[in-house]
Amino acid sequence: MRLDVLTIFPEYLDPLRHALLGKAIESGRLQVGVHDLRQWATDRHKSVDDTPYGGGPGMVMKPSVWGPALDDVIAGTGPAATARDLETSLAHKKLAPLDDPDSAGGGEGGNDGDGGGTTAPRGPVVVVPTPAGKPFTQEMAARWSKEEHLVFACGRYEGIDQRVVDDAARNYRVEEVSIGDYVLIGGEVAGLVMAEAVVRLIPGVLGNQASHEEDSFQDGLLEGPSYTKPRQWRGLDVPEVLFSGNHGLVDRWRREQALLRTQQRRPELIEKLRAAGGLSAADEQVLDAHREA
Ligand code: JBK
Repeated sequence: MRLDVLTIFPEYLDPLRHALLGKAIESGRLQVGVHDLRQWATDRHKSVDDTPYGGGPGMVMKPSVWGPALDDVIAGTGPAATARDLETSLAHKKLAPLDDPDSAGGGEGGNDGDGGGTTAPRGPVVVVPTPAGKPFTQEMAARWSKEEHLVFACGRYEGIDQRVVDDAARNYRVEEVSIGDYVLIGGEVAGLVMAEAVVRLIPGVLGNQASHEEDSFQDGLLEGPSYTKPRQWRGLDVPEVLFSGNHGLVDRWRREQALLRTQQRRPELIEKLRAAGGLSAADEQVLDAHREA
């Protein structure tokens, strides 16, 4: 996968080099380009924003900057062609250049609109992190982890001129996505969050496939509590059942803990699972027994 980020704060994306993502880069499974949006600014002050039409507070990011920037990053041309790919903070490895025939997404980039099932290139997915987007989910992360090219367009201030998104959507698959209902300064950290969620799902990156399967949300429930040594710590005991050696008993207990925690913290997930037929009679019994009268 190739991942490009457009931002006025490229240093914000430094964490992409670390840990899991760094390993993905070193193993050749991931290429990352971080691009300073100001490279596409045309005036001597390198301005990237302007006052909003219709008035109001704050500034809006300019389409005349974002348009060419997205075009270049998607095509691997202009300032985006010379951008050094992010290397990891660990040992260095020669990365394929942008124009490498094996690295998809350079150049063509059209949305061929095929229904899937073919290997025809569909061009990049352009992700725009915004509080006005649809909620980011694990399902989205899984879908994007199968893409050849993701481009994160990280805006600041009061957002990006809507025509940038509308124009990009004429040629690419564009997704305006939010990581949650809280206020950030810009899309950079949200982009990081999404990138991490996606990259860890690339085959061979996490290593341990079992730890995918048991993730929160994989079965529609929150994870229950986990424990390790010592058996007693600061006067707190590890639940007895975990020493029973009875796998069936342990599995049932874990299911119960997950159900009760989800009921308490995320009741809407229980309802969703029930509607999807994901709750057994035994599950319902557990929930019933602990339901407040
Ligand atoms: C928020 O993706 N988001 O959730 C996001 C992006 C940019 C600014 C924001 O305030 N919440």
